[in-house]
Amino acid sequence: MAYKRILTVQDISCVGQCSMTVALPILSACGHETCILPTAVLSTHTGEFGKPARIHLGDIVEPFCRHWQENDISFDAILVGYIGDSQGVQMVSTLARKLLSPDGLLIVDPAFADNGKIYSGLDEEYASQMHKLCRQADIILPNITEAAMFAGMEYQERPDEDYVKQLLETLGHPNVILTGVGYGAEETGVVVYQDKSVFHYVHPKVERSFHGTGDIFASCFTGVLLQERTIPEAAQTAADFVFICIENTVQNPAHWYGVKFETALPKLIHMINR
Ligand code: PXL
Repeated sequence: MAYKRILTVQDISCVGQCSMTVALPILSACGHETCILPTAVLSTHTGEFGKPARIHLGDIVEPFCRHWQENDISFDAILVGYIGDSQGVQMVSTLARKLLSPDGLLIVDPAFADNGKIYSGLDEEYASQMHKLCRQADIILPNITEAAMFAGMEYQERPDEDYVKQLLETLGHPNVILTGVGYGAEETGVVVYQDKSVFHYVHPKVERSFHGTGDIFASCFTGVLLQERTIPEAAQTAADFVFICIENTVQNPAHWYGVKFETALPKLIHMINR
């Protein structure tokens, strides 16, 4: 098993099973040393709990990174997710590459929009700063909404293959994992675009949608990739894991705010060791 040092840069949503509280256990379950740079602390995520209490931590980014550099601490990968304010995104853009080891990977899940809309509390300036950060990333993990905003294309709820092809070409990034792509009503999946070749991994769609599944996908993808798997293999394992987590939750209507990924972690460990 590889044992890599991964830094994850995102908010801590104290309740709601997303961002840091899912990334940390999932990256650890994938067998890696996991370091964190929290960019904000929120009482909950911003979906359907009303307005969360929040404190931005943009001010810690520069001194924390400086201290790590003074101690020659570098990372095999940096996974960036929801940051919370555009200044924070700018700061991360300036510092991320300096913290990576020579072959280190910068992986960015833009995590600012879904279903055709920007998340509450974020705006177009945030999206534009996130686009800049994505341009310097080695791999990006947008959903269709985020990819369409970056590409300046209209969002399509039911995309077809031509739309997705055009989206990926217009985005112009060499390594894109596009999440939430299904061409039939009963399917969803991920499209892996790597050096101009396209691989679509399809799985059944569950009617309910849940917060935090993008964060689970991103951390699982990163953890598996750093276990020396290919990008398509890591995307496939991450998609399977998200599906298992959703299935774990869907029978429980009271659990509306996130997915129960915790009891699926042994399955993830098994999938990695296969
Ligand atoms: O799951 C992405 C995410 C992360 N953090 C916060 C969020 C969201 C999505 O809504 O609100 C605070």
